[in-house]
This record gives sequence, structure tokens and C-alpha cells, in this order.
Amino acid sequence: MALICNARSRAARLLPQALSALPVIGRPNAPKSQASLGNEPGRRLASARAGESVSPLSDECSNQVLDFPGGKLMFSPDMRFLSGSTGERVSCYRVLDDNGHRISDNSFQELSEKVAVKMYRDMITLQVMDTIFYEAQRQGRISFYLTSTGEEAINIASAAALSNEDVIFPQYREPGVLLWRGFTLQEFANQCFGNKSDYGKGRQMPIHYGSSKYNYFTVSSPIATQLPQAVGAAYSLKMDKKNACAVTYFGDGGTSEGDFHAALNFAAVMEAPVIFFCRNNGWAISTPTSEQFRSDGVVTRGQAYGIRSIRVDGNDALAVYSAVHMAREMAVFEARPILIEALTYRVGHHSTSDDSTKYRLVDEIEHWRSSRDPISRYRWWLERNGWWCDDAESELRSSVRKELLQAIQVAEREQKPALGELFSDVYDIIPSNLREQEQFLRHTVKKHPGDYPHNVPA
Ligand SMILES: Cc1ncc(C[n+]2csc(CCOP(=O)(O)OP(=O)(O)O)c2C)c(N)n1
Ligand SMILES: [Mg+2]
Repeated sequence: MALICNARSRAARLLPQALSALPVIGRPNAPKSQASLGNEPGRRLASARAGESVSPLSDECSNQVLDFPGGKLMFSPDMRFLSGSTGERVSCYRVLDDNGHRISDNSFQELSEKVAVKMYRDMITLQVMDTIFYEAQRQGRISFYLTSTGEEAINIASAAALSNEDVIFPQYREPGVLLWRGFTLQEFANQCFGNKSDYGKGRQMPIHYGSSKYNYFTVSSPIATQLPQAVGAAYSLKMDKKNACAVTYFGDGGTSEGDFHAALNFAAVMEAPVIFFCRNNGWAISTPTSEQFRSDGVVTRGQAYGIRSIRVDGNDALAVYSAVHMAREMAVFEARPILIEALTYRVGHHSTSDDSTKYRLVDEIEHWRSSRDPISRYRWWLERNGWWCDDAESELRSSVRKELLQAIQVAEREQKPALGELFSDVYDIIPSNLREQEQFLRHTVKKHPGDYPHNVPA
């Protein structure tokens, strides 16, 4: 590290580095004009307030440069705190306006009719799936459900812009990524019903999907744990020289976890090819984002960690597709992390255990449902291209509904995993405390058969 000064400031060069980096006020060997400013706090401090413009440096100290890890930086005689905000809010990239018209002179990633139509079909499938599983929960047929309503474009358009080799670390509101990759409605139903064909063997709550076939790590309930895991996986992809990245999804609420910060820093320092995809939907159950952070959302935090970042309209499928496509190129071919903040709204309740009208205005929900719906906006664009019509729409909706009802019937009839499966697959040799628990469980089920399902094989 070298301190570069002109000759008259030679004394400063002899100071310990830490001291020489201090503000000049009160510094014993600072030029007189500056040291004396410290005795006039009113005048001096007024101009030191954050965000105020400061006149160009006039004396030789303006020539002082500190060569510090991270690059050279200027010394300043002005005590200036960085502002807590950037002033102007970071703008939001979009391709389609609210009526599905392309904004002129807009840069976006072209997509073929085949991909564009599959995107739309999958958005509709996700919407129908949400409606029917939600109803199934209300009928008591499954224990829990959580919809992606309002976030269909985020789910499907982001998935469409990735390669199937990219490894996904989801939160829980992104089943559309799995749908895009080919997970069938029967596979979704098997997981929600926790039957023998569920890959998790019924040990998890509904919506905790996972698939090794589709490089989709199993959803894990504790918020944000997937972020550092994604960075580790991304680093491993880089070491193996794979043309793939890790992609992790999370909500605005997830950014309040320490794991978010650890992951961003880790990724930046290790130059890991990972895309951090934040769905900023305004709410973390009943906590609004105003109680979550004071920064300009999430996008500015990426920059603070040295990560290239963008804010996109999460309800504009073409903007999401374009941003993720570009993010992937940069992550994989430049080996760097990227942060995407997609602005959207959680139109549904948090889950079937929630009633969001208790803490937010119905008008707010309705505004997003009717005026900012990502599916209608994308459909208008498709129709203008001549790629979609009313007949295709009704045919698709009824066939998905039929297929899903059939899948639910099959999943419901399917046997449950055997009781012993609750204790398998973790240890090679089951430890004594788990064996005791298993015996206790079997004894309790025998004693109170009416309290337990009859269709669980011993
Ligand atoms: C570590 C941890 N804390 C709290 C919870 C309870 N919890 C479940 S979902 C959730 C809200 C998360 O909100 P956000 O990340 O914005 O995602 P969204 O539900 O809006 O998609 C909370 C607090 C949890 N699962 N894990
Ligand atoms: Mg949220």
C-alpha cells in the first residue's frame, strides 16, 4: 500500500496509514486552514452534511491519493458522510407497457413463437394448478397450499431464459420453474398429497417440491437458507468448468436474513456464477417492505456488495425473460454473481393459513389483480403477434383442469409411504433415540387408531 503525496505533505507520508486516512479535522499536522475549520463547527459541519455538493479541492491535499486494497482513492479535506439514499430511485426495466404494447426503442431478448407460446401455456397451467390445489386444501383434502398468483411471469419467464443445466435453489413461490422443466401435474399432486410416489416420501408439507432430474433443490422452509447453498453450488460449477450457473429465488422478506448478506458477499468475493433472483412482492406474510428495509429496495444492496444488479418489472414476462437471459450470460461466461430485483405483488394470501385482508387493503389487492396482471399483459402481446386466440385459451384451460382433477384423484388413491420411512434415509444405522421414537409412534398409533390415517402401511 503506498501513500502518494506531494513534497509539502511529506509528513503525512510518515504517519501510520490508519491515522492518515482519518478526516483532517483536528489532525495535528493538517494544513492550518483545514485544522482551524475544526474550531468553527457551525460553518464547517453544515457543509459536511451528506448529499451536499462540495466545492472542488483547492489546496495540495487534493492531490493526495491513497493506494488502498480495492484501488486508488482520493483524500478529502471535507468530512462528508455518504447519503443514506441514492436520491433518485433506481428505475425499473420493462419491455411491455400495462396494455401489452412494446415500448419503442426498447432493448429486449427476441424469443421464438414456440418459446413464447410455451411460456404462456405454462403461466395458465400454473394459474389453474393454484386454483385447484387451493380449493383442494379448502375441502380438507391436502393440509396446506400456497399460490404464486400475480407472480406467474416471474416463475415462467425466468425459467424459460435459463438452461436446464442451471441448478435451482428455490424459496417456495416458484413451482413454475419446475413446471417449465417438465415436472408433471401428477408429480405436483403426489407431493401435495404426500403419497408413496412423492420423492420426499411424504415427510414434508405440501409445496416442498424437489427434483434431482430437473436440477431443482427441494424447497426448504427456513427462509433464505438456500442462498449460501446456491453460492457454494455455483462455485463448484465454476471449478468443474461447467457452462451453467446456480439460480436462487427468494422474497423481499428473505433479504432480512443474515444468510442473504453472507451469500451476496461470499458470491462477490469468490466470483461465483450465481443469479440472485429476488421477488419483491411487497409483503413477507403481514410485514410490508417498509418495515423490512430503508434502502431503495433490494437492488441497491447488490451494488453495495460489488455485484452487478438490475431492477425489473416482475409482471412483464418479456422484461423478466430478457433480464434473466442477460444475467445468465454474464454469470456463466464472465464468472460473476448477478442480482435481479423483480418488482411484483403477492396477489393471494401468504398461504392457506393466512387471511391477508386483516392487514392490507382489499383495494390494493384488487388493483394488482385487475390492472397489473402479468398474464393478461403478456397475452395481449401474444395476440398482437397472432400467436394466441380465444379458442386456444378455452381449450387449454379445460384440458389443464381435466388433467389436474385426474392427477388429484390418482394421488389421493395412491398408498401413503410406510410408517418406517419417517425414520429412514438419514442415518446408515438408525441411532437408539430414533428407534425409541419409532417404537413410541407405533405404540401410540395402535392405541389410538381413530386419530391416525388408516391408509399408512406399517
Ligand atoms: C428463518 C425463518 N423465519 C421465519 C419464517 C416464517 N415465514 C415463512 S414465510 C415468511 C415470509 C417470507 O416472505 P418473503 O421472503 O417476502 O416471501 P413471500 O412469501 O412474500 O413470497 C416467514 C416470515 C421461516 N419460515 N423461516
Ligand atoms: Mg414477499
